[in-house]
Amino acid sequence: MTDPTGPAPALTLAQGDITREHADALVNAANSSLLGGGGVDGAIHRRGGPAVLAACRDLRASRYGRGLPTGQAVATTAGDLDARWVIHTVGPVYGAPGADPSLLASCYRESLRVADELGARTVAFPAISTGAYGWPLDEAARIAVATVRATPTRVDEVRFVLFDDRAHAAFAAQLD
Ligand code: AR6
Repeated sequence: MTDPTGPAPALTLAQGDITREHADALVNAANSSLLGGGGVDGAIHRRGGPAVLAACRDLRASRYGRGLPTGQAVATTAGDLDARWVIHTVGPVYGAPGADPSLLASCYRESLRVADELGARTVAFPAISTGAYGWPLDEAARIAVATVRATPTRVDEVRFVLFDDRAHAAFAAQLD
């Protein structure tokens, strides 16, 4: 059991490609198949290499035969990435039946829970659900920052890595 208490993590911002970041854990905006896709997921599998996909296939075979449910998170090796782990989480599709903001919050909370279990101290998040899954950036940023602030964790730094100016501005506004 972990005891997720301690000072609140520092919340920091970076702009660019999350696969260029160094952190203990990089969070992947995956889909429930865990077998890759576009956006962050495609980039993570490309730079992480075959070890990440092999670990994802193992998870499908062992624990997630029906896929990783939306809002949950699970870790694998980070392969060739400059990190120890990738934490895969599945964001909700904006506007889909049952795609409640609480499911997006759950992605951040569950990823931090997994990070605590692993002993990760630095965790980099992309803006989950704001690409292919269509969540409006401002609302997604508000949910992300509020959830991380409200989640007890032993992580020291939570870094939001935003791909473009618009996403960076949306998260910066929440951190002000
Ligand atoms: N580094 C950081 N941010 C990125 C990168 C990158 N390399 N690439 C894109 N973004 P998305 P989702 C931004 O679509 O909405 C995949 O096909 C992007 O601009 O990666 O959760 C999965 O397999 C956007 O702001 O994730 C799923 O099927 C944000 O990251 C589906 O897309 C998230 O965009 C998941 O959709």
